Amino acid sequence: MTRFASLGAARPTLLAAALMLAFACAAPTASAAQAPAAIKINQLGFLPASHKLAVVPGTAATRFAVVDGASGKQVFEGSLSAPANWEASGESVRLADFSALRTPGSYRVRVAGLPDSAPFPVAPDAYRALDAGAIRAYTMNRASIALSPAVAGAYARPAGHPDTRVEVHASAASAKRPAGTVISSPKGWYDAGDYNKYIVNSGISTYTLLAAYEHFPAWFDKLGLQLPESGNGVPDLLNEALWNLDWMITMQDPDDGGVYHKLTNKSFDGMVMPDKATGPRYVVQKNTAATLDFAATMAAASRVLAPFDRQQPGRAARYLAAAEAAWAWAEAHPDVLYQQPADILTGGYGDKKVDDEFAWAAAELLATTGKDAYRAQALAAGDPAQTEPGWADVRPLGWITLAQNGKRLSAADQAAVRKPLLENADKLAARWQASPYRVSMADKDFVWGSNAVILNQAMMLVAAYRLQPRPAYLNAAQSALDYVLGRNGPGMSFVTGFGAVSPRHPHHRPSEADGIAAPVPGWLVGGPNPGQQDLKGCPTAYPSKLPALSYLDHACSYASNEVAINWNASLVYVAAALQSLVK
Ligand SMILES: [Ca+2]
Ligand SMILES: [Ca+2]
Repeated sequence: MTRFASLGAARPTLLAAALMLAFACAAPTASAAQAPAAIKINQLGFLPASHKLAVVPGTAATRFAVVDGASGKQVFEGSLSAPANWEASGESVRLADFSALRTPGSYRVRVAGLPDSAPFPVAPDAYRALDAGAIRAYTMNRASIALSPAVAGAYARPAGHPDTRVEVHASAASAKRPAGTVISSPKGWYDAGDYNKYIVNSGISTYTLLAAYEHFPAWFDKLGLQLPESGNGVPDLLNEALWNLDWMITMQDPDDGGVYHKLTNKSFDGMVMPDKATGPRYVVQKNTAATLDFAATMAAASRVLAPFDRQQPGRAARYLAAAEAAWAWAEAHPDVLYQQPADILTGGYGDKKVDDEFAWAAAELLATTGKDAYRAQALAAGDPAQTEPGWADVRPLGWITLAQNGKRLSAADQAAVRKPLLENADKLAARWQASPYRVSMADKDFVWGSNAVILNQAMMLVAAYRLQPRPAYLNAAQSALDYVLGRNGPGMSFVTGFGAVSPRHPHHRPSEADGIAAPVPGWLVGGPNPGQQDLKGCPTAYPSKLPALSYLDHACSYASNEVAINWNASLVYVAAALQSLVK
């Protein structure tokens, strides 16, 4: 949820933690995942032309080798960089750069006196399975559908949450829909480790997947995902997005265009499978942020789905009409902030500033319609200190879309979009270059969802690279993926089911309740977070208070080990970007 979740906004609540304790989460996991790995490396490997780095901690050695994974034969040799201290992890580290090794194969990095690194491939499709898995994680989190073995393999399960009988909560009551009115609002993705559906977080998540397709269609046109809809003539990434769009559009009040904040239980479900969670469901308060996030996402969806109007007749037009109706509601209600009702205890996703939501929605509407009415708000300047988007800070998403759709802009306006994007990327690249671990994160970025902070920074670097192909932008984006896949404090892949060492106990109800030892694969966990907001609910301690090591692979740890649809979206995007751009 990026940094602002840590400011008290978010879901999951302490109630979730209390439920966890009630379930008496058996043995604390002091897994190998918690022990610092000797040599830290992207465990999914590299594309042949990738920038390739490993981090080597605590060594006096000055040379390293790369050896063939099978034969042990040395294939590359180089000098380690001078040692430098990374305060975030309290380590002295050296860097091994073997970018010149481009021959496909399986390898390990070797340094005298240390265990070899985890094995890793160099392969032209190194991130194909990862990208597919990260999208299929959404499939596995679909509400209102049974997942068959053909789609979900061992993780097949009955349908949960039909959401065909949802009550209008008192906070959402209107003249035509008084409290208690029953509406139908099925489909959508469960937001995270819980089973509720939130428009604000659905907005950035769905947009990021749509943007991934808009920017890299050739990659996704060939990425089949074994979805229920596969083979229907629509690319599978868009099929997956449509599952959530089908839900989102039901969250608009047809009488006035305003959009409900969330579809939710009154309190979090227990750690049960979806079909065992049967509490009544409600739609809650219409507000400005949710309505604008909806407008932005529907405008983007209209644009991206327009080429598929033969397969999905009328959809693009319907989404645009929904977006414009939402925009009109927001203009008439510019300052309705979400207030969590007293009887609703699920995630808040409250946002106190909506100027960025206006800017993002205006940018998407401008890119889709070309109407001058949206121009001024679309181009409104933001805070230059903001380096990446998050669910509560969406203005950078508008810059990304305007850069992609420059044909809608005058030359002067195109320059006005390029400038902040390139300045931001220069800042991130400079931080990356100066970092002992070669990561674009500042110390302050180790917050709730830190893994998505760095991947959203990578999205911004990619946006800049597509305007101005400076190698440092793409190399810093590669480093962001390297970071979440193993070149990090704990030395593990933060994506379930991918890499030599990865999370085993994410805070994710199906993963805990399904009776299968391995977690549902393809999920990026939140990652190191020294805020440790879940401390009181956890039966085992975090291994460290250091920012980059403050990670706990336990289902109790919603503050470092939950999964979320917005976090995974940045992973889907960055993996596809590297596959498409690294040549
Ligand atoms: Ca905001
Ligand atoms: Ca499991």
